[in-house]
Amino acid sequence: MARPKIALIGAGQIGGTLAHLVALKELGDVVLFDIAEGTPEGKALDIAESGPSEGFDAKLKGTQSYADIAGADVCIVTAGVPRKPGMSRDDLLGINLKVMKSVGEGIRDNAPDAFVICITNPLDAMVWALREFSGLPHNKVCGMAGVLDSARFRHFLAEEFNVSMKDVTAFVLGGHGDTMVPSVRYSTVAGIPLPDLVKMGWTTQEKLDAIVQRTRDGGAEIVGLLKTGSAYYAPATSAIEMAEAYLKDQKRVLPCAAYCDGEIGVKGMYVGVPTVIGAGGIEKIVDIKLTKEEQEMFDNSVNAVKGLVEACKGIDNSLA
Ligand code: A3D
Repeated sequence: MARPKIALIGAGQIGGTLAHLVALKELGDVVLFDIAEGTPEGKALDIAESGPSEGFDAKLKGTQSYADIAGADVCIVTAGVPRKPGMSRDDLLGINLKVMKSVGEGIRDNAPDAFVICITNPLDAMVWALREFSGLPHNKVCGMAGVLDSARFRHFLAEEFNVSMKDVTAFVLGGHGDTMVPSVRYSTVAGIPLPDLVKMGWTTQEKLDAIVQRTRDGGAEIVGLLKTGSAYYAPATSAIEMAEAYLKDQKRVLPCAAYCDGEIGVKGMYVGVPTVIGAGGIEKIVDIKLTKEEQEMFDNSVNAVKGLVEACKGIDNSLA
């Protein structure tokens, strides 16, 4: 059986890291696409030359031509610009919306059967626009944010409790922005919910609140440290987890920006929700019941995403 073909649209910091991970994990052959001449070719060749030492079998190709992504099984989109210190994700909307148009059309014309994972910010609005421009089925287009935000939450919790992060599960819901909702009630250590761990004296409510806020600010913390761009190792790893779930039909339960049709009170838009990812793409949205307070926070986050989608429609008439 031929190896899967994985197209990476955008060969910057995340795109290059994705290519390296795909090769190391032997998930398939890689096509790195970017408008910057030489960048995808250089990264593809550099990673291919690590193959003899690592012992992986994967072909890597860099290109400026969408024809080269033909027949891709998975497309991961990072094309666009990242934020710099002082910028919010929403400041990227105008410039990255234009990028989503060309990328969506490129995927529509060359890889219409792919499972598409968008990473470009502002995430929830960009994945909505990418789906509109590409015309692919909603279950085959999703956004990566929840896996990363949850991984940040899990990392901070594992550090606080001094336990293996393998035993810490966590969910972050809502839009990938300042209003995201780290779900304390649904996050556990080996099945024990966080509120119970507070009662057991493992941590205090104040410390837990600080971890929740640090999770919300997780992206800005890295931007502030790096100064020249945003996070890329953990974002790439998170998207690979989703791509692997699709390629291997793992039926993983992962939070991601998925198209909701009434689930958790959201109709006709993309937002971060728990999903099942398998060979059918987004096979299911887990329709969890939130408490009144959680639902209010979630609705607030959904409204922030709605505002960005409306802004997209204002910029590009074809979306209205
Ligand atoms: P960067 O290293 O700048 O790479 C972006 C690449 O896109 C560059 O190589 C550009 O040349 C390329 N590009 C620009 N326009 C086009 C186009 N029209 N077609 C093809 N390629 C193009 O950025 P990065 O890799 O660090 O980040 C990429 C995106 O991911 C940014 O929008 C970030 O804000 C976003 N991001 C999202 C998360 C989430 O959790 C959702 C996390 C981190 C970064």
